[in-house]
Amino acid sequence: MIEFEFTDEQILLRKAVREFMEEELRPLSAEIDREGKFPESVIRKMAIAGYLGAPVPEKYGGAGLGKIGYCILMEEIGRVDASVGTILGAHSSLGSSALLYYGTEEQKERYLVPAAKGEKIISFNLSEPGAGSDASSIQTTAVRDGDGYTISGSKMWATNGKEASTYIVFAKTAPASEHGEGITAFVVERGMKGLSLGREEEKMGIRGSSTMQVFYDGVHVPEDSVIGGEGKGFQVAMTSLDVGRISLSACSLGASERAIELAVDYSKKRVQFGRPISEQQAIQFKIAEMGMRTQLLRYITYMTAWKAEKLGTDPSKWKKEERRQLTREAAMAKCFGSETASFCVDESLQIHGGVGFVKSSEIERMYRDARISEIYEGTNEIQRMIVGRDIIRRGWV
Ligand code: COS
Repeated sequence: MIEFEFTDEQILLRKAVREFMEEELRPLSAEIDREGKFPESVIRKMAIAGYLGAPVPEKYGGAGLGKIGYCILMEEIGRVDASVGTILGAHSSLGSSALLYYGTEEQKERYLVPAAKGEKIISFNLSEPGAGSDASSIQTTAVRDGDGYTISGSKMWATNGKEASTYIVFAKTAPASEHGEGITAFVVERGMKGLSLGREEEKMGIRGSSTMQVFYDGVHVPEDSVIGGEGKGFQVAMTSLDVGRISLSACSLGASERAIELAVDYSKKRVQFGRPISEQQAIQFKIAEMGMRTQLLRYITYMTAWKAEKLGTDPSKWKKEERRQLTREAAMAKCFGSETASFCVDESLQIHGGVGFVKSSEIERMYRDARISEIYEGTNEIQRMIVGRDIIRRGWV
């Protein structure tokens, strides 16, 4: 039997989040983009509403909304402002997941609880100047040193790098193989000696989220900073990315829906050749295509979120096949989601004509914001590689 509908609580959650985002975030979105400014006041209000710990269980200070509730939140944010989706994604999907799935009880108390309450922001530091798609080729090292480790290296593209109090960083504790053995995850706190920030990137989109270089210049961390055990860092990173890719898909879903909404509104108002352009088949076909892809995106997003929820948050209990299926479907959702959002904002902009190309239009910002989703949390080429390799290896399951 397949039964798939949102619970009453989830419907209420969507309503509450939509109201919040429309009232608190939408009025600021253009300014956040123009100024390239971290939306501190909104993030603070989101923390009070429990949104910074949405998928984290209540016992760790979260809202306990599960994966589906979290995707509802991300979808509603995606309708309004992708910068905030990016901030939350790096904090909650990547950072908090690393701690929730692999942290010790003590680490959860110390780092996850304040993150879930929104008292501390997390930055997830995996990528480096020479290691992006090939995540196992990182050069940052962590050398055993007395009662802990000394971390040295530099990280790039660190979302929330500027605002974070907690950094999840990946480093080699042994020569890393191409499959990531030898990589270890650590939790590092702002203020530790040797941790510093470099350049902040000036970006074409998601301008409200900071993207930083982070330097680890001999940062000494105690032994209990290791997340998931020495040499297990690659799994920690990959699991966090699997979880992140599902919520990114939800954010893309929200953007796609908003792009349709804007296209429909505009096409009903814009009169050419004596009637609204919505009555032209050329426009109807565009809206149909946007609608079909977005509906499919809705299915894959929530289906994958539901599967991830069923798997639970203790990877030691997962069967290998289950893990691989999740990885495959999360990659599909991320790839299809980001391309659907790019398609929808592009078509919506086309329907708007010149009006969509000027700075004052919402679709212009959405067009710039959408592009990164085909690149970050693993390029779509990497997602296709993950999907293709897995289907060839395990068949169509
Ligand atoms: N979850 C848990 N463990 C995983 C995993 C996952 N999703 N993916 C891989 N692993 C572990 C497994 O132990 C795996 O071995 P098995 O499949 O036999 O269990 C092992 O790592 C090797 O995996 P794989 O063979 O897929 O490694 P590759 O180096 O060939 O490929 C890719 C790894 C390319 C998939 C990985 O480097 C990647 O996702 N790159 C993109 C990085 C990224 O998203 N960067 C964005 C940074 S954050 S904005």
